[in-house]
Amino acid sequence: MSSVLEKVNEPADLKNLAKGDLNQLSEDVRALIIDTVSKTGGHLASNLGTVELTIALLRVFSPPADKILFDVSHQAYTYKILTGRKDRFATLRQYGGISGFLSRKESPYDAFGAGHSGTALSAALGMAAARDEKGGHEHIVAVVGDASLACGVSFEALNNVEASAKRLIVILNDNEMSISANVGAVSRYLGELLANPRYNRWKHSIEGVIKRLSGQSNTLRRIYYRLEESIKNLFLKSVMFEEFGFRYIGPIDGHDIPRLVAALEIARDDAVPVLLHVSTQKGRGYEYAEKCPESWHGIGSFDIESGLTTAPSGAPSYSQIFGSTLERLAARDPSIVAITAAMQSGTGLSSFAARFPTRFHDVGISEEHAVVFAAGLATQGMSPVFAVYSTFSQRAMDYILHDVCLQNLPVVICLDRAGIVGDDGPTHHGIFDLAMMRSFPNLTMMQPADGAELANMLYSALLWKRPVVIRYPRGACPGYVASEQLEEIPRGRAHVLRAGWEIQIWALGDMLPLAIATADRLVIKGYSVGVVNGRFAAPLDTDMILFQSRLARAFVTIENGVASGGFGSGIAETLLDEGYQGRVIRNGWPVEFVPQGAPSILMGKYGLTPDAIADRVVNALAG
Ligand SMILES: Cc1ncc(C[n+]2csc(CCOP(=O)(O)OP(=O)(O)O)c2C)c(N)n1
Repeated sequence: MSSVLEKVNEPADLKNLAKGDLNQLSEDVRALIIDTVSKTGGHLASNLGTVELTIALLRVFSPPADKILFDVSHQAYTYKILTGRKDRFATLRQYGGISGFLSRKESPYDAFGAGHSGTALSAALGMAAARDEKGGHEHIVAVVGDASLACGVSFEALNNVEASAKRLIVILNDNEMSISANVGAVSRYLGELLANPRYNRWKHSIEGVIKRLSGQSNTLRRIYYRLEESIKNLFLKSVMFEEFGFRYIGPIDGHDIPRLVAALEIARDDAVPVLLHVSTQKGRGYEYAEKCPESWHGIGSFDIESGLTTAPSGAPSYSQIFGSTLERLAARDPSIVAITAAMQSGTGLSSFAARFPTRFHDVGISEEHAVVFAAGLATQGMSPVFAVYSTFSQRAMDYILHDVCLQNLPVVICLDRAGIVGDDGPTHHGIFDLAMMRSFPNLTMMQPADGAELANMLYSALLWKRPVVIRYPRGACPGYVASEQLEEIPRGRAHVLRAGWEIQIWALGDMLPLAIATADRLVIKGYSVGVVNGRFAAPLDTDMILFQSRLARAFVTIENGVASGGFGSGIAETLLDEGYQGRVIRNGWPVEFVPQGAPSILMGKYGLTPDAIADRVVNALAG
């Protein structure tokens, strides 16, 4: 670690640095981020873009008294490093280590936790309203990306600024990217603000004059920003943010620390809400990430020199199998339309997007809109398929219930990353969808045990013309071979993998290998054990459950979701309603926020291993 970062542990240390040291500090921080992420994986491109901005923020503001919020908080590594977590940074995203996102539990500097987009403005407004009510004087600063600004919830907050806050500072961190290229009218509008050549030429020359005249005089700078505000309206028609009650400053270069500090000081001293528009570059300072920020947004471990991944790769992922199957089906059926909420490549839809551009819709980070948009398409005879990570679908629950299920519309929702996801931790684990949606009327919910079954389920869901959710985990499908002929899965029918009578193990999807290994342990102990691929969480195969219940002494359920309210609870309810006298042993994640960590570590810690489950079953039968 080079000398300047060595001198900084807390924001107060940064304030004591000579101005000339700040650029070196940004180099040091950048090197630490690249080095660490090359080993741990993480969000690289977004974090490399905010190094200078964060240094400037910590030069001007004083957290934890001042509150600095980062939307999503996948760009807050510099903030973590400079707020007392430098020495633990090597544990980033590891079990027991520091989180890849901000977390109120982790540090008093983390004013608000996040992981999902669009929440910073609302939370900051709430904090500002509380401050004003209590007569406080602290500054509230929200850093929001250009794509997150277009979230529905961000707009709900914007709509409320005038009514809710006297003072608030919003930093619009505009890198013109979401994970992929940003989309939509807000993005186009911001592009116009960044690119207006006449305005920028004017701004550039006036700034030059001010710099020469003023040295570092705040008074002249203040006059300049006031003048800029009036003149920019001549060039830019109107600035949207001013209609929402902000004083708009910018756009300014988000990698120029002195300019950032100067603008932040103006914003800090203003008595009204201020929006500072900052132009940054995703991946800044690491050649490979600068060239292809999309693939360097979130990455596994890599070799710094070559930029090549060192994470193991091989079998196709569930996402890839979903994408290629949908493409195959869409080639035969022109009614099929694919929708993503800003997760094109993550959900495996890039090839579909290139092949069927008019039938592919990236609606931006707006899961709620995506669902209702799909519902609208379905009313007109289209067959919409919305691919979304399980955790982000949580936003859209009411729309799935009210707009899709209630009207019984043929919308297929594919929940990628369902189950535990690993290093991204509790904001990203997709373990609640089963419990949330299992009781939605009209909804079929299923999970494939492997890639071939995923392809068949997608095919079936599109045949059925009704609301369907298919969930599948993060990760690979070893041994997958695309089959020539897709087959319809009988709706609501489970599949017996192993016959047995005394203990019946029902598992969903990726938990089947665990079910089989558990069965092996129990067979060695002398039990007769059946294993069932449950396939459906709704409707459950009640006929088979009740048939087996005549002889079984115990039902064991295993799911990659919370153990309360989901698949196992459904089986338990079915048995209870029929007066079943045996034992039901549900296995899944507890109703807790499961921490980050490799899935294998987490499964061990939470008793999701063959030995632990077999022991529970044996004890239950003995008791
Ligand atoms: C509700 C929700 N949907 C999707 C995501 C996945 N996601 C993480 S970062 C990101 C892009 C954010 O873009 P922007 O706000 O412009 O920040 P940048 O990454 O460009 O710094 C997306 C789509 C998320 N975190 N939350």
